[in-house]
Amino acid sequence: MNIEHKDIALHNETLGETHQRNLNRLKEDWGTIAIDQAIAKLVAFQIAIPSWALGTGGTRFGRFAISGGEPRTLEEKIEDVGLLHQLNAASGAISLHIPWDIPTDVEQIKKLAHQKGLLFDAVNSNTFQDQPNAPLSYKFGSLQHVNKAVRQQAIAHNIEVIKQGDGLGSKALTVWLADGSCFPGQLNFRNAFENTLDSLQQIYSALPSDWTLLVEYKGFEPNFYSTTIADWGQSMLLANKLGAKAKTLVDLGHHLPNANIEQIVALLLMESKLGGFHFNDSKYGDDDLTAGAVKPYQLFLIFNELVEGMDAKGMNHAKDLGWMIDASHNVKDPLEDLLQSVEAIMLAYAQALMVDREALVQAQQQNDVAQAQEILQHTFRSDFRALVAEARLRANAALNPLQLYRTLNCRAQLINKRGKNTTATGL
Ligand SMILES: [Mn+2]
Repeated sequence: MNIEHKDIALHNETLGETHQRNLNRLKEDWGTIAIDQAIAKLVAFQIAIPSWALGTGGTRFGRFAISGGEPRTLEEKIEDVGLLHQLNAASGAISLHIPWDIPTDVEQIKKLAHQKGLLFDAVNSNTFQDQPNAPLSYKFGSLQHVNKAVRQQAIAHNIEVIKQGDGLGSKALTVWLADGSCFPGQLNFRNAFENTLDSLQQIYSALPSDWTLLVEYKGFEPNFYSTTIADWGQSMLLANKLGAKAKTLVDLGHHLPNANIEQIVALLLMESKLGGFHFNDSKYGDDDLTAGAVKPYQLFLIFNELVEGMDAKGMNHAKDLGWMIDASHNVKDPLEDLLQSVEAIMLAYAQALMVDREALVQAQQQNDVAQAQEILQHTFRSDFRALVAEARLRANAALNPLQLYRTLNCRAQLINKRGKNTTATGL
């Protein structure tokens, strides 16, 4: 569906007075120049939406459909991301999963995405499930497999994904492997690593020159004894051996409990080996909850390191790393959930932009621990929602995207058009 400009304008007019008051207060407290600089960065910042998050996600126990209107085709997935982007002007890219999202007509898909103002973010391969008609099974791994023929099948799939992505204008391949073992003794760790490296080298050599290979890691699940790319050290080891185009991808939910993700991010940036990000939140493990739903302070601390680390390298915040949501939801309208995730990410980014870096460096140099904490928490506890809303307003989007989504009955309209019993491909 398409939202009419007049609906956005009316919504913004209704909320305009309160918004202006909040924004003016921020300008008084933090200075007009600092606020305007942050707004410009927020306008440029885009977070890719994964195609598999547009329908209801499953758990390993079941999948409960939402009230309906899930996208049935790749075209409808692009329309849904276009709708999000109209509402928040911060979801200007879509990340596809092959083979769930193979386009039948590439030119048509590109045209549609262009109309909606969307780019194609990283493409994702899938060797964690057996595909229909595939001769060999990934039950005991893919790129790590003891059988060379299985590895070859998985390599060929990844090269096919690169081809699909290249046709659409993607610039990165994300590889996440379910490879590992469930029981002690099941595999030789060194052989599994070396097989994985050899397989990734073959995929790497098929990358176009301006592409990035993003190596994602995950501590556990679906294998519960060992994971072959389990943590950032193993991912960076592979990325270093592969070459400059290979980088580590950090998925917030893929760490063991209480890992200091902000420290990981800082060191990966230092080594120029951080390539991209998958946002989600969790209480226990890889829960794939809405970004910022459980641990917004952690999200802020991560962004604080991202901004500091990118600025230290002179990087472009919006363009030099891949930003993507990777979540799956079972109890919310997926589009509402994605609007909430994007909002939480933008807010954490806004907070990080507003940290008084000079004062923080000074506190660190003087070992003034209490002051360092005060600086971070003062910023975190200040309300920058009007800053993020102003960025949307300047980009012709809605001051409150979720509220407008509900006012316009977007889900009901989607159900009307697509029907009640639709299921999106994906998890
Ligand atoms: Mn991920």
